[in-house]
Amino acid sequence: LNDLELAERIRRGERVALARAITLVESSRAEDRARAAVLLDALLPERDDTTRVAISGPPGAGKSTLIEALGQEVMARGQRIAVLAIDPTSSISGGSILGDKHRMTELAANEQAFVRPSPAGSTLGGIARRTREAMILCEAAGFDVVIIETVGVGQSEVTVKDMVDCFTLVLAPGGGDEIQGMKKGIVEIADLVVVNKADGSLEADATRLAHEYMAAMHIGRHEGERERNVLLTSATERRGVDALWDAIDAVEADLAPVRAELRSEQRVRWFQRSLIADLTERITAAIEGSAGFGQRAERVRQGVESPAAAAAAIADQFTPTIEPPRSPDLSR
Ligand SMILES: Nc1nc2c(ncn2[C@@H]2O[C@H](COP(=O)(O)OP(=O)(O)O)[C@@H](O)[C@H]2O)c(=O)[nH]1
Ligand SMILES: [Mg+2]
Repeated sequence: LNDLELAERIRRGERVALARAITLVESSRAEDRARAAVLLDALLPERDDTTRVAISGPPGAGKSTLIEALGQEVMARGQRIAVLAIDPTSSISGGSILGDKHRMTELAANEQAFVRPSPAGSTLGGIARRTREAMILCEAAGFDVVIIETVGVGQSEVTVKDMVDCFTLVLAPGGGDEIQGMKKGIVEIADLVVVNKADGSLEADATRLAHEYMAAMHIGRHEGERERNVLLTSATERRGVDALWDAIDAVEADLAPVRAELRSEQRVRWFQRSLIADLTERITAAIEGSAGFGQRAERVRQGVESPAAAAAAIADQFTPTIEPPRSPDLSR
């Protein structure tokens, strides 16, 4: 099966082809990367009529359970939904991604939905790049809504934010110091904050937490910035889920007039990020293979050479090779 046939089958919405293509973009083998590039090119232009949502938050907040419930809401409104679950902790905890898929059994079993766990990679940039490509493939296969589930781990959130329209932070009571303990940066980039588990004995705590966030976000609001929503949900009792989807829809509606432009800008940033990631990979390999690297590292370890001096000495060997090409040939 060649890559152009694969592209055609994805366009027809064949799930097997979609799954196979995602495996291809997830691969780090050079040969597969080249094929993935051909495939993604064949599927251009990217759609800009889709809804892209990130659902982020600490482990155990109820993200997967909430997505399962949201999925029913989305499908009831006649749209097809794809879920990509990234879990950077999966390589440590093992199997937690499978756990996610088991938590989304209704979605996973539905023809109108597609659930795909994304394996953790060795680099955050790598995870995000593969996820973005998987999202593009899902859209090409006819999924109108793509939800990306991601564990809140700081820096990666900023990268994920840059591939979606609506970044939703999910929290639950009992997370410790709450406001102080949460990563302030993530709240700042969130379009919506959801306090989940507003049920049973946790309901009062959830309500209090939601009010704290509302107040904090109101105080932290910059002039001219729109008021951001804080919502209460119970994913297990499926309460507040329709209101959450309405809120996501409202963020999308606000964005509609500028969405194509936003996505163009996002694509250019991804281009730059990919370029830096590719070069970083090559430079890392070159540094490790460079003359004197091992000896310098040993001298630094023993404390007889300063890290800065050793780094400068190695970097000097490289400077000429990372200058821009002198006369780029743009005609090719
Ligand atoms: N009480 C209550 N428990 C929930 C709710 N949502 C999820 N949970 C439970 O919290 C645990 C973690 O849920 P999960 O969806 O895997 O969280 P994730 O790690 O954020 O994806 C599971 O035992 C869920 O059953 C909720 O709305 N209320
Ligand atoms: Mg989960």
